[in-house]
Amino acid sequence: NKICVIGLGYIGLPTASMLANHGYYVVGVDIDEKRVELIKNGELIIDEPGLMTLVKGAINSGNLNVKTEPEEADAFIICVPTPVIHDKNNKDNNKNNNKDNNNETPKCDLTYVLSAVNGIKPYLKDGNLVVIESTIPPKTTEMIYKLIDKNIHMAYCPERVLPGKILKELVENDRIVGGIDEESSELAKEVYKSFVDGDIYLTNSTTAEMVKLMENTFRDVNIALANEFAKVCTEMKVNVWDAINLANKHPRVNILNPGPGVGGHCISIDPWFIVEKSKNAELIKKARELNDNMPKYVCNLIVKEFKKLNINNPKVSIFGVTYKGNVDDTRESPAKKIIECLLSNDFNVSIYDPHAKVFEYPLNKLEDCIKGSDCIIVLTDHDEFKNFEKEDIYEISKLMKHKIVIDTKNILNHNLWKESKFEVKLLGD
Ligand code: SAJ
Repeated sequence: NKICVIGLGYIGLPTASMLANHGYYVVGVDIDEKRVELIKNGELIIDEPGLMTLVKGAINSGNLNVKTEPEEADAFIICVPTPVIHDKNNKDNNKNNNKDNNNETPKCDLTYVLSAVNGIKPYLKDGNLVVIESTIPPKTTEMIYKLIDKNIHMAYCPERVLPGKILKELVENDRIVGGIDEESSELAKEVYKSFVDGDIYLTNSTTAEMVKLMENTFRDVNIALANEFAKVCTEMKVNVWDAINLANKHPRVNILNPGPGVGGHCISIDPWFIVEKSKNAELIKKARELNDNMPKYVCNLIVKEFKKLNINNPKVSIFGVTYKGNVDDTRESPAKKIIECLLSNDFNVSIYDPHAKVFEYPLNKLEDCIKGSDCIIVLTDHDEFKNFEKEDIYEISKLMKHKIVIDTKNILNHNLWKESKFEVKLLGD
């Protein structure tokens, strides 16, 4: 049994390696020649625990071959990105939404999916199975099935793994398989059963597409609620973290954590795919906008704070620019928007992030970042920040001009920072 996996990113590479380690002969395909070469040489391209060991094992076993062109196979799995495009001319979409928003509604960019489909089309034979894992708007699988127009089986099987825990979740999570007919669902289930320990549920393709979008939207809307609570609590002079902690003592309440915004290439994007398709998606749209506005809100708070302190042209040190803790991914990171806003307010900004490798602004060593700084602003919940010890904080404090720290994620050991004479401020206090 031979499987061709298209797209060797966060999802395709681990999935291809898993399948190769579970009895399939797998051809992994990526259009990026450099990426293919790096994978072949066993070099780390994604900072995900355990991934490269898995990949190297699969390649050394001879069951995984990576290249830039697809070839004939029994099954094809498409794992390419679906970003959003901001389409100003999409009148249909704009009609569906409130006029008070600017006149552009983000929508799903299917370019990579469609070009993957076109890429495999010449190799498709009767009875082959095509699976899409990329996040897509409802009814897209049906649309693509019609487009392929061949006697094949097809299913949508969304990925559900959490970056940072991909290998564990790939095996342990339950999966949803939505076939365009029952036989397609059964065939796709057979493939995933080889490495998934969780349950595999069968449904139709449009339901599976909705399920994926609903999962990430659930999280986005709940984070928006936590963020709104943070704003209201600030107004009421209530510490939102204490209030959430106490509210969560209720057996049926589980409020998430406020923060500087929602980043990454999933939760900050996927809810738009529902908004794009339905004028009923009012709460979803509002929540998305609320989360998107958090960086601006946080930046304004910082600017106001410095006006109050009467510090002109402040130098601030940003701790953490990845979209969340302990990953290296800076896509859609709220930190980027906050930095842009601070720069436009004449702040001097330096950045420290022990995980990030590429970012739009220069990354510094810890000492260089804090030298002469007026304030540390924590934007990401990296373990390194949580685990600062008394001595580390004392060393940091010696290099700073003013000892202020703003903890937007509420992760620092505040007592230790106060012991080193830091003034500690929180988001939502
Ligand atoms: N965040 C908060 N407050 C919270 C939780 C998260 O502000 O209480 C922020 C994070 O800092 C980050 C963003 O939200 O900026 C998203 O982080 P996340 O950890 O919630 O999710 P992702 O984007 O890393 O992964 C999600 C997961 N989806 C769900 O948990 C429903 C994952 O299972 C999906 O596979 C993934 O999206 C995906 O690829 O769709």
